[in-house]
Amino acid sequence: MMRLLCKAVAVVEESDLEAWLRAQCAEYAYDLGGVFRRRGDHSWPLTAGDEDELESQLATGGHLLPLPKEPAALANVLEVSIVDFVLDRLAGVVGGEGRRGTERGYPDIEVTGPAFGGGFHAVDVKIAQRKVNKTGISANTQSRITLYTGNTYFRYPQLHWPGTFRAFNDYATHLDIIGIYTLNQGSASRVDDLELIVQQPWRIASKQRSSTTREYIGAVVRIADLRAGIGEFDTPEAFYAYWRRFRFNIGRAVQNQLDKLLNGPQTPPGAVEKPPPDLPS
Ligand SMILES: [Ca+2]
Repeated sequence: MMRLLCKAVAVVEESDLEAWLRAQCAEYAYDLGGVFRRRGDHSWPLTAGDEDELESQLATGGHLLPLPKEPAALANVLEVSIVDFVLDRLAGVVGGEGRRGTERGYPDIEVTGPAFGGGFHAVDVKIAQRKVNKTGISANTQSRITLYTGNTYFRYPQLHWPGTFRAFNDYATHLDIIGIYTLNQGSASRVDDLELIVQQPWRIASKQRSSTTREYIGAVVRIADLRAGIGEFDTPEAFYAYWRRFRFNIGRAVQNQLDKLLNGPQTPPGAVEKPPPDLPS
């Protein structure tokens, strides 16, 4: 009995990855101040007493350029920073392991190890801007967050798709880290009031696509609902049934890849095959 109790304390429950991620994300601080430019315009040496002074000297000395404000480019910078942070935190967990996914693949981070109950867990990072109206900051995201690409690894979850570590069904858990920010046109860092939300994707799913041209599954747009995990489905089963029945386009590239996966040997789990350039990501 004693033994069993000790074991239960030492091993973090599988579902605790969600709670663990939430606790880590609460400590994430966005600290990208812009893009460093080598050439500047000031006298040497440059002396700074702390990081604020350094930043202001770099800015006035012409060394600091703003981060891109184009949403996809800025989202990518934020995603990399958040993935780095989570991987760094995972490195400090005994019996926990994290691996970075490929740029066009799913998920962004694969978590495994006895600390999280064994098995494999998919953690994906998504970024959205707060919508700004004439009246001010809206309660919604600017556009619908994409939860999954619907017509490939999600639609055929028993197959090991290129750009992924393993088949979708081989994951015990799917979790999203959603980063929501307000665009600041005037600052080099571009990002104000960044909030990180951790949710299981099905909980924040809508019945709408997130794009009119791409085969994407969309989230709800109300930020309070994203935070509370209030989507349009009552159960994961209802979510999977709806979106796996959805009439997505299966284009030529997806069809070719599907034939290949069904008829040939699949990449071993853990290894990532490079996706063909025309396969939608
Ligand atoms: Ca992502």
